[in-house]
Amino acid sequence: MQDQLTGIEAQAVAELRAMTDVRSLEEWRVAYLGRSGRLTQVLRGLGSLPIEERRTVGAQANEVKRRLEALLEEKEAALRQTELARELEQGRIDVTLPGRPVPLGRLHPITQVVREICGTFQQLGFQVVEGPEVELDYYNFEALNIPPEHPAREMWDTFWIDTGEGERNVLLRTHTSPMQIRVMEQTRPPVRVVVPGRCYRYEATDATHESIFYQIEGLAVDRAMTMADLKGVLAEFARRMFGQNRRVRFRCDYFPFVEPGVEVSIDCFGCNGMGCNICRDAGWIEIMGAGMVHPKVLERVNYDPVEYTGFAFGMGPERVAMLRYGIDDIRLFYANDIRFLRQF
Ligand code: 2U9
Repeated sequence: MQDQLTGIEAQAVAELRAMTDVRSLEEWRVAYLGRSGRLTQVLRGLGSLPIEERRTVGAQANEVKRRLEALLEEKEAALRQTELARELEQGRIDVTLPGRPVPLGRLHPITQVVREICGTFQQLGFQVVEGPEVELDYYNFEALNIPPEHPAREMWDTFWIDTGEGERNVLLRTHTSPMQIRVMEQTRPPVRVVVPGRCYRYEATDATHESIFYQIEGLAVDRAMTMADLKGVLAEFARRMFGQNRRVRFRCDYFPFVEPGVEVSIDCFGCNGMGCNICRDAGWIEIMGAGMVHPKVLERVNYDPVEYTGFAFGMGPERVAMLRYGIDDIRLFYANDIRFLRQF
């Protein structure tokens, strides 16, 4: 039996030495040290030996078991070490390579233009405020001197909200002007605000019209405010936005909430008024509407129109962006074509 043990050990050691991967170690362990492994079988047979022999052989078998277990542990550590070294060698990372560039996002061109316009008016002393896009008829029309059935309503094609009461009372604002009413209701003059925001009109889209678009409107109310203040502010705005030499031109226009109302143009920044394709040879470019706040609008918010006067203006940032970048179709801004948008 002692010879048998020596034989098993020699064979086990030889097999273990020859092994090259961690997975076959487990098979080896089961074959020799497992519950029905060869060594275990020898130990089981001890019972049939006379007591003296049982002691010596038992001690020897336990020695063999201990040595094999120790060898197994050693071999496993050695194999894992070689495998790790091989993996590190194969999957080597060059930490000196430049990193992959992280794609940088940017602001939508209209957001950029809105911020630039608002920032310019902030420099001129205006505060920027925003209002709700879902409005009441009162703020969108009535308070702005546009009563129901008035022909002026036809200037605005409106999305009405069905409130379930069968009345036309709630709507998507057609301009940002309702917010100026809200501001005046809440504060006493002097008032100087610009209101940027999204507006909605129920109309067919084409190269110059979108049913969802932005507006920036301004309002200033104080004692002795005149058309000269309006012109001074807008001329300074035009110079800061479109170049130091810009001039502004006012021509008569009509909006129910101002009197008098004007259409505002700047001399063309492409040709300094000489005529080019930007201004279609006119020398002038219309950029906004404006006027003196209608006394009826002031009365509505309990401002005394004798004590206070004010000016207001409104423009479309999409139009400003189109002029600046030479874009001929407003729909490009909202088509979500990344090739277009990443140019700005
Ligand atoms: C209040 C009183 C007066 C705002 C004004 C315009 C003239 C104007 C449009 C031009 C093209 C906007 O982008 S557009 O659609 N706006 O021409 N807006 S005066 O007047 C106001 C507003 C609010 C309480």
